[in-house]
Order: sequence, then C-alpha cells, then structure tokens
Amino acid sequence: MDNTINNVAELLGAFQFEGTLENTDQLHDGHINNTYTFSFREENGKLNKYLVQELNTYVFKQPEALMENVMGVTKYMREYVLANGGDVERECLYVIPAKDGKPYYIDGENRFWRCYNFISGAHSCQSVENTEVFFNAAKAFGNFQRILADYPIESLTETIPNFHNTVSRFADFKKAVADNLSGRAAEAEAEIEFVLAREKDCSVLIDMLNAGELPLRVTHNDTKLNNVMFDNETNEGICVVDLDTVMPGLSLYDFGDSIRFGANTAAEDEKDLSKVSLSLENFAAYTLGYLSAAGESLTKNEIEQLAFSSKLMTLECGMRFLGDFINGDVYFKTEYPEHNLVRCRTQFELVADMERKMDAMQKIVADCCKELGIEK
Ligand code: GN1
Ligand code: MG
Repeated sequence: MDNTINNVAELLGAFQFEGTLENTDQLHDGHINNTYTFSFREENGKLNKYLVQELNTYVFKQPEALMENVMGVTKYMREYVLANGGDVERECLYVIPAKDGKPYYIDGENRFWRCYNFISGAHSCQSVENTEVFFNAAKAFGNFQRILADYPIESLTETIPNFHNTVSRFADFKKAVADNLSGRAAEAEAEIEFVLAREKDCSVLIDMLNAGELPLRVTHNDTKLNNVMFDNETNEGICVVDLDTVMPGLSLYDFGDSIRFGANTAAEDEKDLSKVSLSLENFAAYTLGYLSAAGESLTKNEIEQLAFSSKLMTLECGMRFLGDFINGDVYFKTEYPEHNLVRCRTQFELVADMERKMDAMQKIVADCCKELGIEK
C-alpha cells in the first residue's frame, strides 16, 4: 500500500471538515492502515483536528461492512458516555461522514478513506513506562468490554473471519510453510519447529468455545497498549481506539493480546532476545486493572484461562509474523526484509518465558481475585 498522501485536495472536497486546513501530518503507529492528522482553523480561532485513515483493503476485504460495525459500536458507546455525563468529544470516537453522507470515501484510485474526531488533550503510549499506565489501560479495555456486554452481537459482521481462531491460524501457518512463496522457509527452521511443537495449545480455547464452556462476546481484538488514549492530566485511559476488528470473540483474546504487547520487557521487534521476558509486575498490574473493571462479568472458565490466553495470543501473533515472513511480507508493514522474522523471534522468546512463569502467572490471577473479592 502506497503510504504517501497525494490527494489532500480531493480529500478536502470529500469529507465534512470544518475550517481552513492548517497542516497535515502522518502517524506511524500501526502495521496495517495509513494514518494522518488534518488540522483546521475556524474563523473564530477554534482548532478542529481529525484523524484521516486510508484503510488497508488487502487486510480488510469488506470495508463497507467494517464501517457498519464501527458506526454501530461508536453510536452505542456515545450513548453510554452521554448517559453517564461524560465528554463525548474526548471519550469516544465518532465518524466524520463524507459529503455524500457515507461513513467513508472511495477516491479516484479506488482507495478507501475514513475520518474520525481526534481525541484532544490525550496521548498514546508505545511502551509501558510504569505499571500505572498498564493498570489504566487494563481498566479502559475492561470497561470497553463491560459497556459492550449487551451490544447485539448478531449485528456485527465478522469482517476478518476466524481472526483469532488459533486452530485456523495454525492451519494457515502450515499452508504458508508448505507453499513457501518467498522461498525463505529454510531461514526459519527453528522458528517453524517452535510453532509445530505447540499445535495442541492452539485448540484449547476453541474447543472450550465449541463445547459452550466459554461465552462469545463483543471484543476489540487488537488490544495493544497504543490503542488506548490516556488523558494528559490524569493518565486515565479515556478512550479505546482502532475499532476495525471489533467482532464477536473471546474476552481472553483481548486480555491475552494486551499482555503480549505490554508485559513484554522489550519492544515487539526487539532484536536482542536477552532483553525479552515477561514482566510479572506488569502482568499483575494489568490483571488487577482488568478484573477490577470486568471481573464481575467474567465466568470462572474465563478467569481460569487468563494466564494461558497470554501465552496463546503471543504464540498466535508470532505465528502470524512468521507466516507473513514466509509468504513474502504481504500483510504487515515492514521496515526491513527480516522484520517479520525478528518480530516472530521476539514473540517466541516471550512464549518460552511465559511457559516458565505459568505457575506464577496463575497465582497472580488468584491473588487478584482474592484482593477484589471475586469468587467464582
Ligand atoms: C496489527 O496495525 P496494528 O498495529 O493496530 C494487527 C494485529 C496484530 C498487531 C501486531 C488487523 O495491528 O492483529 O496483533 O498488528 N491488526 C490486524 O502488532 O491484523
Ligand atoms: Mg489495528
């Protein structure tokens, strides 16, 4: 996907922006979409800032259905915030429509654009600088799940089918290895073995779901730390962003993916594997924050699988990075040829550390439940 913005004038004519354009900027956070900010000034001096995104239609093959999901969920969240006396400008995302009223605009080159309000007076974090940040992120994602608990799940389209279905992810991975489209599988023999040795793990949660032992919920499915906006004054997580993958899923996907990213003592793509480990301190902070917000609504089985889900989601993400390396880097944006291989090694190092620390993680979950008086 071309990541330059060469059609500002066209976009200016396409969306219902207010004011005169002052500047545009690019944000480099995500691995999938291209994201920009557009700032406008009204005659009375008021600044209006918007988040303009080009959706990656290789990844999101049903962009209209995706935007329907987003419209439904953002309206629902807005009503919740209004009913609770919150600030809808800062505590929820809303879609700025195109001039034809649609929640997106398709440009002359068939590129798919959409626009949101920009959350002001807030920041995102690329790493966990202290446990308070991670505790606050956990509360934000826990609240998000709690608020959407009664959202009509059947109205959501599964825009990426089987997104966190680890059985189907494992099958995709084996296919990538067999097809070896990039010819690079030989460079990753040890990593491929690492995944193949953990096939059994991949079916644990899916088997429980199919047996009715875990409930299907409305989930975010991309709970990276940088998908929470933190208030500049209070550091509270005021708004959960990046709603592209809001779909039916397991609460454990959201919990586990947060741990994968935020409880790693190193960056997602750290090359020096000696820096990679699971921070039990961060795991404890997140678990406490998450359970304090969503714990009452979780079932016993969900709580019992929290620690395991952290390992599983890390394995899944590593498997996806490695599969993409072998497929020739067609899915995730990369900055250099081995980037996906480096990313998968980081994930697998973290999986191995979680395997060593699984008992300690289980104990932390039990201790948090005790502290919060959650009895299941
Ligand atoms: C992608 O673009 P970003 O960083 O929000 C990916 C997630 C992965 C993540 C790994 C739609 O999310 O599933 O966990 O990269 N999003 C999609 O960093 O595949
Ligand atoms: Mg995302």
